[in-house]
Amino acid sequence: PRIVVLAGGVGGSKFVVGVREAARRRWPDAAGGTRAEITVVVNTGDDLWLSGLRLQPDVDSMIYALAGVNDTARGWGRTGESERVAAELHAWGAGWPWFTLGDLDLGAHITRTGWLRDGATVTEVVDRLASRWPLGVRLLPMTDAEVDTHVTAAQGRMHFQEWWTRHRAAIPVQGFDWPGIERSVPAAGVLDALVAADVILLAPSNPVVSIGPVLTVPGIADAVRTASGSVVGVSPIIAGAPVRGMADACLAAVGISATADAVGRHYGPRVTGGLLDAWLIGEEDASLAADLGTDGLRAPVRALWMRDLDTSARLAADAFDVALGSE
Ligand code: GDP
Ligand code: FO1
Ligand code: CA
Repeated sequence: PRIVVLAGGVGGSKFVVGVREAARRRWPDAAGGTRAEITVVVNTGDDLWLSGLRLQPDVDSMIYALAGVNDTARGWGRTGESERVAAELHAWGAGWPWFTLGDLDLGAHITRTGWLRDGATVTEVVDRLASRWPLGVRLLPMTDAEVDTHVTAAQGRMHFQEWWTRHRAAIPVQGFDWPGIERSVPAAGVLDALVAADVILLAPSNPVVSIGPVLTVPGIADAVRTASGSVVGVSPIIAGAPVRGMADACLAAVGISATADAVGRHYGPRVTGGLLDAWLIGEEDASLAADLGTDGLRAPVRALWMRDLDTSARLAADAFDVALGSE
């Protein structure tokens, strides 16, 4: 089967690692991989220019996690990272003192920026970065356009990274915007993948600043809405709180409560013009399923905690079952 996942960074990559493993178990090939075709459409709304370098935090989180070189304790960046260059940048007064560029991570940023300067598209750059390791999935950016996220706070407008990383999402914001996104187009291959998909999965990523930008690129939400494959989402909210991170602050800013049912209704059921055929919610939220069902959104109750490879793979297998009607 053809599987497409829409995803952000750290939460999204935990899920995609599970998707890859579940596909290997269910549709194995002779080489230890899978016969399933997995395409991941990654958020590029977190991207930014810093010290002359192009950073793509969600793309890099996805690549590092699939390659098994991510720092799982810290939650972002490379394992075994060092920070000699960051100390020099700091001494020169370059960059942001609260935003650390690790030495290994800088290798990716320098490589990417060089390729972009040589004229490669973002799609080509992501493909070349992803080819360093046998990731077992095809990675596509949502768009080739630069549509970095900005937030509007009482203090004024700032880049998403400043609000998220410097202020830890602790200052109230009125909203998010992606300058130019209305004129952007999906990256080559994104719409074709959605049209051809048997299964489309919305990873349990931040609905506002990870899945939000992907769906705001003109054409992507419509392609999901009209896809012939089944569309299944996984809630990033369990028992009224994000599993980790500050997604509740993002949801509050756009007037969505941080509950599994509110986020499910935000995406909406396809039967009423929304995006989802089913919305996986946690066992802790089982009491929400009946009301969601009444409103046309099937909400199977599953174990949503991804603690390790096996729990991630089981969650992905549950999503396959629901999507393919093999529950
Ligand atoms: P980011 O781009 O690095 O912020 O990561 P994503 O947007 O892809 O994912 C962040 C979201 O993942 C958070 O809102 C978490 O609630 C969610 N998340 C993290 N771990 C888990 C988990 O084990 N289960 C579920 N259901 N959601 C999770
Ligand atoms: N997150 C932090 O909390 N502190 C950092 O210093 C930091 C540096 C950083 C550098 C490159 C990169 O790709 C990601 C980095 N992150 C850092 C993570 C990132 O800011 C966010 O968690 C994501 O953009 C949210 O998806
Ligand atoms: Ca993100």
